[in-house]
This record gives sequence, structure tokens and C-alpha cells, in this order.
Amino acid sequence: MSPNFRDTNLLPIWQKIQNGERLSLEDGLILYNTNDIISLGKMANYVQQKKSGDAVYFVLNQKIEHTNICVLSCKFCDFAVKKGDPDAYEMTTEEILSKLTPEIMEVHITGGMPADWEWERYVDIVRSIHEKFPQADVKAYTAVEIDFFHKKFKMPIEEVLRQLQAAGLRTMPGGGAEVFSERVRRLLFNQKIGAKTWLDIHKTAHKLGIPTNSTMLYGHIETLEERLIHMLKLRETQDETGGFLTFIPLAFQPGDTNIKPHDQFTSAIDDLKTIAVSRLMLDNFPHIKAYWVMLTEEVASVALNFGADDMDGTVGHERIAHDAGATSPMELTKEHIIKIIKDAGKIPVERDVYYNPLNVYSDHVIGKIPYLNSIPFYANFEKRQFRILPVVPRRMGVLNSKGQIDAGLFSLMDYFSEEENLEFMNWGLASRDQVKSVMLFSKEGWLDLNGKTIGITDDTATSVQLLNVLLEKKYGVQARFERLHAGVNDLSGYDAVLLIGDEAMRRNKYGLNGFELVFDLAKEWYDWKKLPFVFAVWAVKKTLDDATKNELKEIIERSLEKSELDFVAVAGLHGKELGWSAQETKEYLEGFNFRLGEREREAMQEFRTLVEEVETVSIK
Ligand code: V47
Repeated sequence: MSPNFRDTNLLPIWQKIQNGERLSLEDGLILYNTNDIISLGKMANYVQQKKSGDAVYFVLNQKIEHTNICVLSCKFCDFAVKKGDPDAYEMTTEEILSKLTPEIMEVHITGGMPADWEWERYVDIVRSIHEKFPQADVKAYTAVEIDFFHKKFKMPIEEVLRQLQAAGLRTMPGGGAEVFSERVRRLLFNQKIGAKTWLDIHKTAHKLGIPTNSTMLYGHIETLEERLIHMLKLRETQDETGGFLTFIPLAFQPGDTNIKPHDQFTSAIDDLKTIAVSRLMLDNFPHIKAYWVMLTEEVASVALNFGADDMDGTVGHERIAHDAGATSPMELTKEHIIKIIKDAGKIPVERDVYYNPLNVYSDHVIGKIPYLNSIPFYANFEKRQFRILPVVPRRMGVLNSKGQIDAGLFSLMDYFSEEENLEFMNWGLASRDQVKSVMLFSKEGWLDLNGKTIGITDDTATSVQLLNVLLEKKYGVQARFERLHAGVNDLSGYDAVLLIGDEAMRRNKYGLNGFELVFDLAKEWYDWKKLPFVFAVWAVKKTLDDATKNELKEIIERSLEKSELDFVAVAGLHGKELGWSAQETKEYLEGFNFRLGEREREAMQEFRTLVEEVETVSIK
């Protein structure tokens, strides 16, 4: 992909993006000021594709704004009222529960801050939802509300968050950030917390394993420079914690706020630029959300080709934007969202609050393990009618069992369990001796792991079985397995931790604090069996027609052959992000057999027999 740049000022920025270099505030200003909006969109789409392939996420969610009574009086807000106002409302927990249904996967709670609610009422909302609708993840209370609880109920921030987490809170929404500018804060929301407190609260949440979202309210009195400083502060915090899931630019709805005439909405050009610039500046953010409620459906759908890979969700009844004159509908049906995403040429992916895919609504979906080792298959993949969905092995297995993936590099265990529906394709990921990316980080030697607790990455389908076979059959010991949940984890309570893919490679480089011993599972297997280990195999749905299957085979072989000519050219940048030098990345990829022959088949058979002999893995 090379945009046909009308604005040559963009060329050095494009170079930086391709080299994986960070953009500066000055770069951001050039991007914002360009009229070459198509090149801007293409650059952002390029980065989006690298991160999310063709996926655009949405969630079946319900917004709950439990009350509009608020002690604050922010100038930009048309939602909040004072107690006694004829429009004031307060929802009971029962009323909140009555808004939910078993299909809802995310409940997004944020509201006003009344002077007279008890702490228990806020906790009860979270707990009751979590108990009555356990399938739904609770995303509750902005940093502004958390700070309010901290002051009003005289509890440390960490304690507020711990109690909410214990009640069932999973993530925090990104609201209340507004714009990280003291100038704007004084003028528009001088009673609200500033940048430092907002960021500190999110950092505390990340430390507790609560991932969070982030927002920026734009299109009122802020300058472009202030927007970019806001993004840079978020980027810096993300470098520290890695706990942000997404960034959501919120287009200001003027309503009766008197900040701007009530019909002076942000322009579509400004909205698209803001989405694209944020995608390019926030290189360490996994997702950028096009919040259709504030952007309108039309702009949100174009934004899906300007760097956004998420559409929020069905939302249900929303008031904050609509009280301020938003012209979007109150809610969208799932079918409507799917149509918008398909019309944008992307794969609609229904997700949970952590962005785990739950359902995929598209034909010709090719699953891609999003790790360095799969790059040779995909770097030169000519897409034609196919669409690429990056998804970690275990989740790909779940989608595959629902028949929602047409072909892909499947984890070996998932291939075994769906073998009758899949055709084996002779390519895969097989280690020769060591693999370097399926690693057990341990406090104990193998024999001392008997009866101990091992944290297992949420991603794995096959490596955990290999670990189990090694423990039981090679070393004659048994351990307890506990799944490491999404978010930032405190690993100190485990005796060992199994990591795979990029995370294992990163930790392999920098070490995992407190875990002195590091074992490569493929090496353990090789020393024992003198066989390669097959972690994943390419397979295609048997039901796909022959012409499509043959076309796909041709594309995969051609992509692999091209990549094999120069591993550094296709994967060097990805390796660099993990802290690996070009030479190390090259050697790492040279350590794989991507074509599966007799010995690999023998290894697969041997492993299958052993898995059947050991007790089924149970992971708490
Ligand atoms: O913090 C208030 C903003 C936010 C107006 O985390 C306004 O997934 C526009 O944060 N015009 C709340 N915006 C909404 C929010 C959000 C929305 C969707 C998803 C997520 C998420 C978070 O709404 C407030 C404030 O910044 N807001 N008034 C207005 N007139």
C-alpha cells in the first residue's frame, strides 16, 4: 500500500510509520492540517490493518445512566441537573436490572453524582448486575466518579476500586477525561478532576487488573495542540501500564450549553481527521472506537476505513449525548451494526468487554494467529475475496467450533477436535528443537512443581496440553492450572507461569520478575522424544468449494515463498517491537518448519496418543 500523496509534507511521516517510529506533536499538527484527507485515511487504515486485520468490533451493550443529578456543573454538559429539577431522575437497582436481558454482554454504567447516595448503593448496582446477569461484563464508573467516591466516602482510590472489583466490576469506561488542558478545565469544568488525577486513577485500576478505556471530548474551545498533548499523555501512560483497551474521541454536541450555537456540530472532516490522527499517534493502543452515538452512523461508517476498528455497540437508551442534541438514533440493532461494518468492507466481530471475539458475521474469514511466528504466511497474503481476522489460538478454536472461520492456522488441539469438518493443508508451525515462544517461567524446577499452581495464559489451546503431558509423562508430577485473565495481572501468587507467542518472546528477552527458571516447552519435548513439535496447522473447512480451496492454497504458498526470501523484511519490525534484533528475528523464524512432512505427522500422532493417556486438563 502506498498512498498517492497530494501533500508531500506527509511523506516523512509515512516513512516513520513504515519504520515503526513514533510520531511527534509536530507530526500530529501536520496530519491535522493536511487537506490530503485520503492519504491520511490510508495511513491510518494501514496501521489499523496491522493491528486488527479486517476486524471491526462491536458489543451487545446497554448503557445505564443511573441518575442525572450531579453536584458538578460542567459547562459542556446538558445531561446533569440539580436535585428537585423537574427532569431529575434516580433509578433503583430493580429499575436498572429491568433494562437488561440475557443477550447483553456489556453493561456500561456512568451517571451524575448526587450528594445523598450511600456507597453501598453504587456497589449494589454492580453486584446485582453481576449476580443476575453473569454473562454481562460490568464496565462502570468513570475516574471522575471514582474520585468522588474516594472523597465522599473517605476511602483510598485503591480501596474504592477493590470493593467494586470484588462486586463484579470488570473494566472502567473512559469518560471524564475531557481535554487534558488546565486552560480548558478552568473555563469549562473547573470543579472536575484534572489530567493528573484522571491518569493516576486509571493507573491504579491497571495495577489492580482492571483494564480501562480513554476518551477525549473535542470540538468545543480546545486547540489542535491541546488535543495532541492529550493523546501524548495517554500514550505515555500506556507505555507505563499497558492497561488501556481503547481510545474514544467524543465529538462535542453543543445542545443548549451556550459554548457554541446549538446546530454547530463538529464537521465530518474534523471527526475523520481526529479518528485517523489518534490511530497514528496512539501507536501503543490496541483499539480506536468510532462512537456512532456522537459521530452519527454515516461518519462512524467512514471512520472504519480511517483507523477505527470498534463501533461500541447497540447501546440501548443513551442520554448524555441526546440531551445535548445528538441526532443519532437512541439505539442500533445488532443487524444494523453488522450491515454498517460489512458495507465498510470489514468483518463484523461481536466481542466481550476485553475484545475477545464471540461471534463473527462474514464469509471467507481467514483466522490469523497474531504472533510473530505466523507472519511468513500472512505478510504477502493476497486477500482477494478473503478477509483476515487476527485472533489468539484458543479463541480461534471457539469460533472454529461454531463454524465461523473458513480457514486458518489452527492450534493443533483445535484441529484435532474439529478434524471431521476440516481439511489438513500441509502447512503449519513446527519447531525443530527449541521454539523460544512457548515458555514456562518458574520459581521451581520441574519435579518441585508437584501440587503447585501454574498460571496459564488465556491464549493457549495446545501449549497447555503440552505442558500437562510433560509434567505427567516426562516428570511424573501433577500441578494445578489457573487461567490468567485478561488485563494486567499480578503474577506473584503463582509458582510458574505459561506464556506463549509474542508475550513469551517479550518476557524471554526481558525476563519475568520473580521467576528465575525459564523452560522452552519445545526443547523439553525434543530432548524427550527427539521429534519436532507441531503447534499449529493450516486447515480449511471441508464444505468450501474446490475452486476457493485451491485459490487459497495458491495464495498461502506464494506468500510463504516470498516471505522466506527475507524474514527480516517481513517480520523485522514486529520483532523489534518485542525487543528482538533483526538477526534474532531471522534466527527465530528459521527455527520453524512451515511445511509439514513425515516427521511432523509422526510428532502429531505421538502427541495425540499422549494427550489421550493423561488426565484431561482442567483449568480453574
Ligand atoms: O465524560 C458530556 C461526554 C462522556 C457532552 O468507555 C459530552 O467505552 C459530547 O465517556 N457532547 C461520557 N460529549 C461518555 C463516555 C463514553 C461513551 C462511549 C463509550 C465509552 C467507553 C465512554 O460524555 C463524558 C463527557 O466527556 N459529554 N457532555 C456533550 N455535550
